[in-house]
Amino acid sequence: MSPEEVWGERWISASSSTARAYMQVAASKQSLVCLAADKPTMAELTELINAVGPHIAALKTHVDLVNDWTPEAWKDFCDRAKAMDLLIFEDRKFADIGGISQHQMGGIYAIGAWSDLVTAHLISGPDIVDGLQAGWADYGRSGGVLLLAQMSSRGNLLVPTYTYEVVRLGTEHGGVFGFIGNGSRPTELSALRSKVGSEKMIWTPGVNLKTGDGAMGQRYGDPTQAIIAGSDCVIVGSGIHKAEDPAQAAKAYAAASWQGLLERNG
Ligand code: 5BU
Repeated sequence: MSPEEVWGERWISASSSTARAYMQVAASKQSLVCLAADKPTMAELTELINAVGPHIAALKTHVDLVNDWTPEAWKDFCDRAKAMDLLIFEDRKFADIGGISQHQMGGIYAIGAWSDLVTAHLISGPDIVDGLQAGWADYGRSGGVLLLAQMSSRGNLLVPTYTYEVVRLGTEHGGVFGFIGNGSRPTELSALRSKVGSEKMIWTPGVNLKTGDGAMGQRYGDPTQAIIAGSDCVIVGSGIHKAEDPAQAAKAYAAASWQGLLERNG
């Protein structure tokens, strides 16, 4: 199926070339899964991506939790992801003023040099998005910001009035790729989608085939239900990387997410 056939309105209304690139890869791999690659060593990260790369459409990282990080090993890892057509999404959750966020895209990790997407809170105001864009520009690159409109964790403080202000400000900004929504609660997600409209992406953590409560306040919802409720990408960590057979698990999440997109019908 062509991306337009399967994504319908979202494909037609997307203004971002990165969003279209994602939708194209997702359609060709029949997977709306972003792997949360939360492994502490470069060897484990490499082994994981080699195993699951064909079944995922994007890669989410936490660069600052890797114990043996080196610029060279990270470059190899990113090159591997690129060869598998994966967007690289650093879940850094920036929150500072614009100018500092720009410089935080640099530093030893040089996030602006290799990330295609980053997460940010909008708590400090909309200039953070310009700061992050300037951070990519410092490396002669561009990228997209995913604003945290909701979170998956229990007791979080992103109340609906805050969520909708984030959506109001974020939908107007060309540097905003989309929003993070709560994958564990389909009703919250449908409400978010109706505010966001069809142009921007909603990506959702808090997804597991085994629904219910996770460790330390994490909550999990079902991948198919999250997509039907309006998510465009399910972010899955332990459901894949803690499975006995990560490749098989990634395949199962891919199938569940794809089924959701077909049921949603664009
Ligand atoms: P899990 O193992 O599937 O629970 O991993 C979830 C990942 O998504 C992990 O990397 C978190 O940092 C990330 N996450 C989340 O769980 N909830 C949120 O609201 C946001 C990110 Br934003």
